[in-house]
Amino acid sequence: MNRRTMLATAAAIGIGFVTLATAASADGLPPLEKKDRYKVGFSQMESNNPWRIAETKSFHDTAEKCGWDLIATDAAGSAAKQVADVDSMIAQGIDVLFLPPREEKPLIPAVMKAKAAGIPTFLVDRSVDPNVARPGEHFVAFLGSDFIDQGRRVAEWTLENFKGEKGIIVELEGTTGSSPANDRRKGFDDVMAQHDNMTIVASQSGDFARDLGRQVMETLLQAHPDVNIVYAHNDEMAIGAIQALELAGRKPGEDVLIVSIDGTRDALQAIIDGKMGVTVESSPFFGPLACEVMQRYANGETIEPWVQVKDRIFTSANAAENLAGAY
Ligand code: GZL
Repeated sequence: MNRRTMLATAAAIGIGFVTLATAASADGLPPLEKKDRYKVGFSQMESNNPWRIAETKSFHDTAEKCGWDLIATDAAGSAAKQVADVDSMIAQGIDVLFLPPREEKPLIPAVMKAKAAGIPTFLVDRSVDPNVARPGEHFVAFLGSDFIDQGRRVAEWTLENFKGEKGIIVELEGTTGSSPANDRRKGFDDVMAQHDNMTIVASQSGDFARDLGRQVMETLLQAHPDVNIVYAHNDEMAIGAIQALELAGRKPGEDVLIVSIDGTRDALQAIIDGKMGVTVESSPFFGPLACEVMQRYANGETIEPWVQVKDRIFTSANAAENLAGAY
């Protein structure tokens, strides 16, 4: 059962539970009273790439117009510190929590503690293990993209645009245990498994980071000098891979196809320069959506378990026109 089905099933069960719970006991979701100003917690996982920086800025830019007294923390890449940061914000008496959980399992305690403290939680940009914590039951909803579909769309574009006979693929995975890494791998790999001329010869985490992506690419290139497709779970690692390939005398965009996800400014420029083929958008601008969904919840609406963000696709056909708005 893939995440989408699981979420839908959980949602059906969740909505059932919430309905029952609200009717039968106080085990339902914590409410959010309607008021002019809210103390809002935003627990950022790290600030080591343009995506994270853009997301945090989006929350700060939204705060005033949405009546938020914003408390934003930065866990510097540590899931344990992110849990501690949430504890601290609970102790400070936040009214609502927006949480991008760095990894699916370690952040479960933060979700459970917020609920136990009567604080409604919205997961943004990443989710938690749906076998343990569910929307509509343990947190209000997940606001984010369909990561399986992102991986699938990258694979489909690759199949349509790869010019070689046999694809020798190196995959640079995102943060181990994170929902985007799990799902982007599933979406891409499941499509490629249906094509005998496509082989994923190596798949290793670069932790969504440019420099580690470069280092991992250097290592994998030694073992697989015949690589002709690189699939990176985010643009930062794709840019790092391009650096590694060029240092080794390869010509990204000519003798190796680079495909990725996010839509950062550097990725759009790499597409314009002919070094990257495609990047499927995964927008970091969650502030306005967080404001809208929180207001709906405060108005007493039942929020859909997955507030899905739609993603564009950037190629040589539209990269230049979208560069100005990129981050
Ligand atoms: C996606 C987000 C991912 C981005 C990466 O919603 O969780 O984390 O794709 C970022 O760039 O590090």
